[in-house]
Amino acid sequence: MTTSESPTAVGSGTAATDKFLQERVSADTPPERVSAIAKDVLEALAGVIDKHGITYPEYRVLKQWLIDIGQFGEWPLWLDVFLEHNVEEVAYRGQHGTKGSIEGPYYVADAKTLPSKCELPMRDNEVGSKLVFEGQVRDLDGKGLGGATVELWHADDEGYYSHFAPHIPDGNLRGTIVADDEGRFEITTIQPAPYQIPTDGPTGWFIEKAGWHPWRPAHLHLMVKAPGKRTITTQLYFKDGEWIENDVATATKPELILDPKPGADGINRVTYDFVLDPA
Ligand code: MBD
Ligand code: FE
Repeated sequence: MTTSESPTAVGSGTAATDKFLQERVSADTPPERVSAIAKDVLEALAGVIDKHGITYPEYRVLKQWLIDIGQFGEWPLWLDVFLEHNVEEVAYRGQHGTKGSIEGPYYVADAKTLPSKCELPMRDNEVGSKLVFEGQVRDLDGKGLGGATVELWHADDEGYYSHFAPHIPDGNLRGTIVADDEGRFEITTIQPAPYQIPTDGPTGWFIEKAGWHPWRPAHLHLMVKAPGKRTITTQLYFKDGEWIENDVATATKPELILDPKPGADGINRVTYDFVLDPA
């Protein structure tokens, strides 16, 4: 491994922005709703300026920082860390299946297709303790869902994601697992490390200036799909993991915590079943 290209805030930010710009986005929001939302946003900001007596220097620093966030490509990062959990909560309303969590900035579509029992693509010398993650995708009545897919992506043992850190090969620790006829899967991977928001970019500066910490607990990202069912995007965390009680992205839920235990072979194993609502 070379050490010539180490991850930087501007590098991962730019990669996340470029990835996002490849998506086609639209929302069908009618003008009356745009107006009502915009009015409330501006009113909320006016209230903050008034309440805190915001000064001209503070206003100029804000303007500079907003420009910096754009220039570092960190809008996906900042928005997903600080606002996406609120949007996710609204989106989940009325669902009965497995709890959702935020997608975050580092999902990449079309990860390699893998069979129901598989190992995630990883480097020959991939660092980290092995983890076997197994389970079943079911409907609300408990019926296993053949045709389900489990997309899994996560950070490596240093907290970095492939496609967003230059030293990791594309596709590393990412896969689209096709569950068997009963919706079952058994995936071998490695234990990810906690994720630290880059401290050398404007999201990190903002966190530092506020005296907060830049950490997310170790997590697995998942997108689970089945024909006729509502796709669920979620994350799974690890019992007693560092930062689990104070995730900077406010995206943990008690229902989303794994407790892996060593099996007879000494390798950590854990079972987690996904329940999908009708589409
Ligand atoms: C992550 O890995 C993540 O999951 C989120 C939500 C934000 C930043 C980095
Ligand atoms: Fe993540």
